[in-house]
Amino acid sequence: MADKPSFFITTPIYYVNAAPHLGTAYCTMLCDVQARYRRAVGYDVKFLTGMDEHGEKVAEAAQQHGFATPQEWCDSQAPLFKDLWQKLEISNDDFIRTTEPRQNHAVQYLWERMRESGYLYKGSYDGWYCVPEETYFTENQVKKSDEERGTKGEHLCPDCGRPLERVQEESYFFKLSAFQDKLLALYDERPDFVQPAFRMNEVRSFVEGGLTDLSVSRTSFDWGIKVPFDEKHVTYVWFDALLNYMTSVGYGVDSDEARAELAYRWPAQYHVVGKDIIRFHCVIWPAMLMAAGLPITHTVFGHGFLLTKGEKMSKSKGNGMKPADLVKIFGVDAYRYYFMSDVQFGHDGNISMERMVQVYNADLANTWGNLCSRVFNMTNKYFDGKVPPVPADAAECVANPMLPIVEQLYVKYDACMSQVDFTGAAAAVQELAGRVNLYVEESAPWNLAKKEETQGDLAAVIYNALEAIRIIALYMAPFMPNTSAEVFRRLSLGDVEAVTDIEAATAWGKLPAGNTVTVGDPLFPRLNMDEIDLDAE
Ligand code: ME8
Repeated sequence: MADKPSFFITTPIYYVNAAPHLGTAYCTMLCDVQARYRRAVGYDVKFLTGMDEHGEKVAEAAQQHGFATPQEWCDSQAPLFKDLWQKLEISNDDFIRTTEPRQNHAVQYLWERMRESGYLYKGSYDGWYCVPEETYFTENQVKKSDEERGTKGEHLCPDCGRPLERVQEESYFFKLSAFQDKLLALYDERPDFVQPAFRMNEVRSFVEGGLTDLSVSRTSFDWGIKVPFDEKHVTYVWFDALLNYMTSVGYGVDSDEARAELAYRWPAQYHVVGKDIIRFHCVIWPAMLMAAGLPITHTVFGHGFLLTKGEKMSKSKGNGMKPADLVKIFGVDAYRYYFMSDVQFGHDGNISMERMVQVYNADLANTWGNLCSRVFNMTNKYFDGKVPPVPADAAECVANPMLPIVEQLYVKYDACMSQVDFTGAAAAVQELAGRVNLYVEESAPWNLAKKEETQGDLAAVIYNALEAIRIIALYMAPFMPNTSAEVFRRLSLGDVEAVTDIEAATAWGKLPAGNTVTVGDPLFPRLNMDEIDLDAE
């Protein structure tokens, strides 16, 4: 804990029913870029991700894979998630697994608070359950959707279309229906609670349509957290999973330290989730928090789906490219850059190898990478690999067209980043990179180098280009941390990740003259679509 403001950001915790894929990596990367940006503007960030290990879906996956217990299956999968996040430079501060004792403790603590709240009652559930979605559906919802689809009597999931399971069992219920007005009031008071704004309309109309009480315990299977006062019941997986966010910041722990952490970290600033689980986060979760007398998260950001050839990619369908394959072809930074800059946040995004190569070549090989190569090379050639000092009179002879762009860039970038508009932020930085490339073209240092009287101008041009590179590296760091760190190394500058005031750090003129500049290998060698071997091991 620090004297800085807290910024607590979370990914969904992923079901352990298969290895992580591009969709889950996308959501985790979104949070990582946001976490890195928030650190760079001075927040004390806590970034949480993890695994959702309970429920029927995970128990079934364990069985299908021939594991003796779901726990062994989850233990075998945890390294896949952790390794991939490391490979993708994900800077999470915590990794929670819902089978950890801390989660068991927090969930059981919540059950007691729910019992005291009066929003819990015992009854019996008779309806439908979708295991892949871990969601209940009433007879009416199923009937309506079957009729709409023309599949009367088949009992398919209204959301994903897969066969439903009939559930008839004793269950504890959470009085979700009691929260309809309170939720609508929350949406009115806090229009930013759900972002992008169009997702708020979906949530609101869902709640306006009426809420039914939620079955929050199961007796027909046992892979879950036991209800502390009635041990034949286990917690419904979502009632368990949603609480992970609070477990991670000390909920239910009886110590001064934990209480202080909870007060500092909660409510979270952002839950970033896919559009399919918006309802859980914007209806059930705030209602649970209200029932327990706890503050509600500031904002739930709902992102769209990644589609390949128009179809949603998913673990269960097993379609699509694997994150590790893309890292092999493009490198981690370019992989991150493509997904963050080319998929407009909030909307579904069609991804393809062709488009990835196109973005890579245009933005990274030809613009950002090329700029570094040519300017570092010229520094080497004309100034013995040292940042040249700019003679006092040279600034007047060489106009600096980058300056007005740089002066406005922070405000533009900051506005985009804080709205999770990474496409806009990346485009603003690319505009500067493009301008520097053009500036080098226009001012033709190779001609200035030929004459004695233009040596001062030459120094100014090289200095300006190097300084712009330093600034671009700072702004690109949340997207491409390795490349920015490498550019900083080549400019003999310190740790780019240590920056906590990016506005001050990107003010013009901070690059010290005399620093050694190393040319190094090309940062992004051009790629040719025809030479990419998708099946290479
Ligand atoms: O829902 N494109 O876990 P999950 C983009 N355990 N995002 C995608 C995607 C795609 N093609 N496919 C999946 C769960 N996702 C729960 C969360 S949180 C308390 C519990 C996203 O592993 C999906 O939208 O099924 C969701 O946000 C996330 O991956 C986790 O999916």
